[in-house]
Amino acid sequence: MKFHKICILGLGYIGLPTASTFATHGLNVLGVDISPHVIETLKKGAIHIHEPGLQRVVQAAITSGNLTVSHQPEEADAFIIAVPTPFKEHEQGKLNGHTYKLADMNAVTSAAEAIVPYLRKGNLVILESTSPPRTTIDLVAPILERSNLKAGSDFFLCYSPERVLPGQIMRELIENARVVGGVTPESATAGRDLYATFVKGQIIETDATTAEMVKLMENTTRDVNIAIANEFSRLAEKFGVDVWEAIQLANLHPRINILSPGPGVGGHCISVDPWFFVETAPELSSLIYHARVVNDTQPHFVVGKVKKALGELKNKKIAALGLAYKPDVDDLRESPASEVIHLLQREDAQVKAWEPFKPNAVMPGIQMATSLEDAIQDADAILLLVKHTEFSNFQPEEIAKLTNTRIAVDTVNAWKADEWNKAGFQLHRLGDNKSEIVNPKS
Ligand code: SAJ
Repeated sequence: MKFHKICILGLGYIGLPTASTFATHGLNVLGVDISPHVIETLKKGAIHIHEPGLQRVVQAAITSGNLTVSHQPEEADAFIIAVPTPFKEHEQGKLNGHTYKLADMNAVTSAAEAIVPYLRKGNLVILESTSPPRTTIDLVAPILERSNLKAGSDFFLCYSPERVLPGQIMRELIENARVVGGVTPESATAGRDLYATFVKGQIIETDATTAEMVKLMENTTRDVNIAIANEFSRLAEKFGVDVWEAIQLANLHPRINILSPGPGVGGHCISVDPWFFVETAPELSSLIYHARVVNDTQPHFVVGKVKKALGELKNKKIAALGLAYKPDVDDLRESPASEVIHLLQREDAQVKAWEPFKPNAVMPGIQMATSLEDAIQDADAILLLVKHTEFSNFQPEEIAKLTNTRIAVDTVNAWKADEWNKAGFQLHRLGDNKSEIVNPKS
């Protein structure tokens, strides 16, 4: 199938890279977003999100005339839906005394509805938003069929998950393997033809529900693996072991690859997607549910660790380093660091947060420092929450000159106990009850 004009609904972390990449590969692309701010920003040639390399591609796409933006769709050969699928804020599911989160599919529903008036025979529609299994068939197809066209025979319909890693999106979009699931084999082939415009990785055709499940299985597997690492960090502390050392040793086994514990799991994918299984089959998702609970309660474990380090939390000044959801990105969404800060504040600690990737961020209820010095100078403890490279590179002797405190808590294994002890600090490491007992000379 040949494509000249495509329409992409949702210009966020996935939609905008996808739209601009199609445009720089010669297609005529209309990017659609309901946010006036997003449309105005793009019209000025700027971008509203931070992703390495994105600005350059968007600028090239807009300058060439191949990418235009609007708040509503137009007729096109293909439509891609790349809108968010967050949680419902005020509703939860319940089974056997357990509560679980529910997907808010409003944005997908609205995007599909917005396509209906423009859908023509022979068009292709692709859903990319991460969604509960069967969404393409049970939710999207019936909406699109309000056009009086039948999915699979009058128009092609696919689910194709994005699998790109924030921070590496522009490269992974092109190089990663792409799974394209069609409601019919012909739909999958049409989807393949479209992605072949720029995808260099393998493109694999399957059915729509398999493609949906593949995406959820990937992120759920990662979540469960991080949960076991987090649980090991708790067990190691109980047994007087350094979990980081133990993981390194266990990973010498050729078939073992334990991930890294930390303050919890954040972002808009791994902490969200496993719930889509729990929501659609709670009676079959016990392991997935409990892994989510372990990761969601890890911030509480970190707070217990800080409390032990300080004796008590009331009125203690804590410098929290890092607010992003993972290292070396500026994305603060669903960040375990901010959860830790809120929990500390609930215990009456006074927290000042420093995020070098977003120094001017405004986070509800969180006091932001204006610089590293501002965060740590009169702190009672330094709490490291994100393994940003610049934090890992700290020289403890230099840090000692900027603060009076000699208590540091490292939740991400960035700092070496002997180096920090030498500079006079008591270093408390998550998952390590072995080295933290070493007290520095006072
Ligand atoms: N984390 C740990 N320990 C680890 C690894 C990660 O605590 O060993 C934490 C991170 O700090 C972060 C969270 O997990 O808070 C998630 O980070 P991540 O780097 O594992 O994943 P994301 O959310 O940035 O991107 C994931 C990717 N999926 C997989 O690796 C299976 C990406 O390929 C997906 O496209 C993306 O989700 C998505 O959009 O679904």
